Amino acid sequence: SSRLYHALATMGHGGAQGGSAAAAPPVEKFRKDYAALPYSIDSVDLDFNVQTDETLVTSTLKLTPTGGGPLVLDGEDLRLVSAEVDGKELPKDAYELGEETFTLHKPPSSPFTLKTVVGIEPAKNTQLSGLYESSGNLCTQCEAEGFRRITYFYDRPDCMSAFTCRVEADKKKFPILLSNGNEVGRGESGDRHWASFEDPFKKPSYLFALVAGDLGGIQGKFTTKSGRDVDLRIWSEHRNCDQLDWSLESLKRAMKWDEETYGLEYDLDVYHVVAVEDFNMGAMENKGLNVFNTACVLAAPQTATDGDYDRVLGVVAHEYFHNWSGNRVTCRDWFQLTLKEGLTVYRDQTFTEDQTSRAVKRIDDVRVMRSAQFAQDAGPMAHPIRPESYVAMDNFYTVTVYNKGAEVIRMYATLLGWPGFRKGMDLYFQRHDGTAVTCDDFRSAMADANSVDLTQFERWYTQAGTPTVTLSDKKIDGETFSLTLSQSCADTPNQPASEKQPFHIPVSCALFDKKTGKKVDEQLFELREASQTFSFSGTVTGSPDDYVVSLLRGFSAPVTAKQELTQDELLFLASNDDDSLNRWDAAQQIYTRAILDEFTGDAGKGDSLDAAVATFRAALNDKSGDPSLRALNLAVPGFSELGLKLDDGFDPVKLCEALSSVKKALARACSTELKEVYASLYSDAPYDVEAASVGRRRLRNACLANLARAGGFEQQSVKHYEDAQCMTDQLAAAVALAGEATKEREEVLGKFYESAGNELVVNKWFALQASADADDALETVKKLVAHEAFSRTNPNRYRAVVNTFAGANPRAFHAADGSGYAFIRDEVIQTDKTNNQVAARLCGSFGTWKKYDAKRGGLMKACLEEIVKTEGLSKDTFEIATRSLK
Ligand code: 0A1
Ligand code: ZN
Repeated sequence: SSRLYHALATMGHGGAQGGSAAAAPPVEKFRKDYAALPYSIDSVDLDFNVQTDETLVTSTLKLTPTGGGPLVLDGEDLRLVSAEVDGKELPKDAYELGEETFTLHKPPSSPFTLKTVVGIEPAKNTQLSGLYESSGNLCTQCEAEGFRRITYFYDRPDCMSAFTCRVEADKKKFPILLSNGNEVGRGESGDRHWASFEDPFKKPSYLFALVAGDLGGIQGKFTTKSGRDVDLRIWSEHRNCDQLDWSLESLKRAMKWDEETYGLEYDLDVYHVVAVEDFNMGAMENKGLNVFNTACVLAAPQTATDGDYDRVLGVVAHEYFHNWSGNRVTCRDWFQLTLKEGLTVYRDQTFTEDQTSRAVKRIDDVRVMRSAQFAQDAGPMAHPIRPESYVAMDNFYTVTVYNKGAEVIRMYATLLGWPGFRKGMDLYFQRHDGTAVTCDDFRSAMADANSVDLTQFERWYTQAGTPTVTLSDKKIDGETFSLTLSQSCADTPNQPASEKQPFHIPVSCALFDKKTGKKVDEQLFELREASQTFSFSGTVTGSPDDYVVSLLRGFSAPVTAKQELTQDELLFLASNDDDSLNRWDAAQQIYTRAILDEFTGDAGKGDSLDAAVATFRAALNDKSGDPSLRALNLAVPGFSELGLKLDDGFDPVKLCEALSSVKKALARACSTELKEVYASLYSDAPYDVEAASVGRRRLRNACLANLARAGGFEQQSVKHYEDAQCMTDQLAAAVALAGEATKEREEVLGKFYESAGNELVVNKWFALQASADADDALETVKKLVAHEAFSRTNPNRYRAVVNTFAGANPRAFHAADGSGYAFIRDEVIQTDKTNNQVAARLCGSFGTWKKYDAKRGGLMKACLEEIVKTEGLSKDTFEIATRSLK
């Protein structure tokens, strides 16, 4: 469909009216407009007849009027073949087809059956939403609004129905047929075969799934705590079947953990996980039939890094946990997305903390918050974890809804304690099992189960932006240490700071005695007002300056914590704090000072670089420390996080230069220690993913990266590559070489490509070049886009090059001549024609334009304007571009 959104962009959404079916205006939907449906769809029977080009979908809906009036179903890109009500073909004037709707003008006033037959063309579906083809196999993706691309339906999560499904296809081409629930029939005739399925649980359309293809797989078994055997099946294309063991193991661990931690048991006899090569996101929790991006399932030592293993563990668990937090209890409308996503991310994070290292996992998660989420909260796309409006729902699968949403859930647990939180969870499932509910229902369950008032806590759902919590007025009265905490929150779109109300913030604090290094006391302060004074218990003497406060321990709230600390106090915390997160944070603050001093030209005046070197050296020399934590303490904050500390109007390339100059200085100052630690961590033991081995590799590879940065380490990097027994080490070597145009780089990159064991390794090869901090980065990326293995239709491959360049190569993306911007602008425009979701996300790269100097900001803004006026632009990209321009 061709849509002229550019005209609307200048009018604003309110001005868009009366669009014809051919040029439908992008409609903004509002949370406040929620209305219950006028019909329930009690059951759905689907029949898929898979033909060569077209698949015929026959849908039989049993409807009951609950309000009456016209029946308006969603439908998109469907070829209607026939429609009948209660067995009678509908006359043409009984219904109307809109661009995205099917309207039955006068439905019967008592329960009735609507049967429609539509044709769809999965091979032409490049959006990867609805039924589509991937490597010759068929699969579905229905969240958020993809089911309407399969048949006419109330494609919204509060319409819950009993599903049955029959699939018929060519036996040779599609030997495996799967859908949700239990297989209840199977048969064949001639070249064709069929299977039918029944899902005993009512579900919304977004959880529907179908898979048909030539797949192989592995099988396992899990016996639930009440003694039921569950058949576990992990499927993929035949060539990848040797990389499925870890996901099966991850699934079993997740099933066990959910029983032990929340008492939650699986509820069907079979659980399928299917890996597909082409997928827009990570994975999808369809009832009993998860569909996964290969990047989140496949893992083998030769092809996957330790990080990949962790991702597989986390995502497999995430999708499994959705069976309760998402499927058994789902969302009333898409504004409530964080109800299932924030909660499920919190569940998968704590699962991984339990399975690996709590301290390391927490720091990894806090890094995502501070770089990606804080940046979103500070930019034009800032939204509360429960957004108030959207044009394209797919744009709201964000780090705010997911990760900040998880932090909000974590705050309930912090405020209520684990037993109280668990009581709240039990009540939530008890009250709402089998229904579609809201974030308010979740909050009420937490409050009621614990008899506490969580009214003020709602502000975490209504107000966007990252609050700042500032510590001031440290005092000693008698023998009591007191302090003042105050909070504020900056302007966000449609929410001026002056109108924001104080949040209910759990602020975990501890008090340390500088002389002894000992902890005096630890408290959870509940900050509810704009400013409040709190006291520690435990006796103190002397002056407040004899003590140091460890503020926001464990990142107890998604806020920016501020207090004035001297360099010595930071160094004290970096070595004495017993909270590993805050020890790491103190080191981060020391690095930040050094980088920002370098940026502003204050370097040399102060001792900030000396303190940074001391911190870096201490991490290297901390021989008894956890190697993963030592590696984390060697890593300085990244571009995005540092940018948030600068006033608007800064030069991004200058920031990149300051960052890399400090990184180089640290590596050069400590090159002796780096070499020593690097050498001491060599091992030829067989590969395993135990925390000790992962930590060893993480630290050793951090040393390698630093030695490469210090210079003159090319030969050793090549040797590191040659000696590598696993992908983690191979990739680290290739990355270490990627920044400089040397013959060693060419040699290793050539070998890396030739020996790539699967498509995911080829993606790494693309990504490591696209992110390389090299002078020839854009030139390289342009070559990669022309490479025979590049693809515009495979999101993983595409993003490995293009999104990586825009998001992970700030020096090249922000090149002063605008060449990086122009490249990304053209990619957004071109890719929007085939995959709206991928293009819209890429378009988000321009969202930071107001932060930079006038020249850069102007160039980026011009790109957005160019994108907005593109003819036929998708509503996804339109929404991101217009919000960014405001
Ligand atoms: N619910 C999935 C994420 C997901 C969302 C949208 C998708 O297609 C547009 C696909 C997957 C999860 O949280 O894992
Ligand atoms: Zn999820």
